[in-house]
Amino acid sequence: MITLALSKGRIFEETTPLLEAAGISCLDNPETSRKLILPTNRENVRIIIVRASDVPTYVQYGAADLGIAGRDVLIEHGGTGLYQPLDLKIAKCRMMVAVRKGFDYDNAVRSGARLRVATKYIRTAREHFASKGVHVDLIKLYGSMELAPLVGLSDAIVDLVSSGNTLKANNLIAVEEIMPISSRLVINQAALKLKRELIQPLLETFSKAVNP
Ligand code: PRT
Ligand code: MG
Repeated sequence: MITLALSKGRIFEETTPLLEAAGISCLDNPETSRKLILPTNRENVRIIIVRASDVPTYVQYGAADLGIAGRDVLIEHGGTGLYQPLDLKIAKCRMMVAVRKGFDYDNAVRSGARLRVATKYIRTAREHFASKGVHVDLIKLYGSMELAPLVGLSDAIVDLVSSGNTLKANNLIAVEEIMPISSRLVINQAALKLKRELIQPLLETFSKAVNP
């Protein structure tokens, strides 16, 4: 039996065609079902539904053999115990620095002012500003980062942007790209050895589907 950890929403939706390429279809819809363990048409493959940021943890400890997680999530997790063989090029977006319209970010950086930055992505933000030599006070949030500059909690945010509509709706502008983000296949290192005959064909099919 192999267990694949996915989050519902965009990752589940964008993974479905890859699973179908491997002849795997999920027998329940995670958006409507309350089940957390979903059977598939293959009796030796099951899917578990977890929070996006918990996927690496399930795979690290071997509670799932494989999982799919964003680069953002993998950086914050640290990647311990995970083999990351394949960029699936799904759930793409960009990690950006954004500020309130009218806030002179370049000037703040140039003048050496200490910046207050609110984010869910503490490690990514710390490394980014350290590499620029910018002093920041990081404020950890768990969501709705876009609100922070509007109510004076922070000068800037570090967040994911895809269409840009959320920034626009909140009078914010992106001022710097930190990195492009997509989701990767992660595999438990022990499972890869012990269940190679089940995992290897899946890895090859995914690989061909992504890079035809
Ligand atoms: O929602 P939840 O708190 O459970 O967890 P999550 O937000 O981590 O999960 P989910 O399913 O929303 O995202 C899973 C993965 O999708 C992330 O880890 C990213 O790698 C990837 N991804 C791709 C995104 C986006 N695009 C994205 N746009 N994750 C989040 N967003 C959010 C962003 O944080 C911002 O609030 O969407 C908003 C901006 O979208 P636009 O289109 O308005 O720019
Ligand atoms: Mg979300």
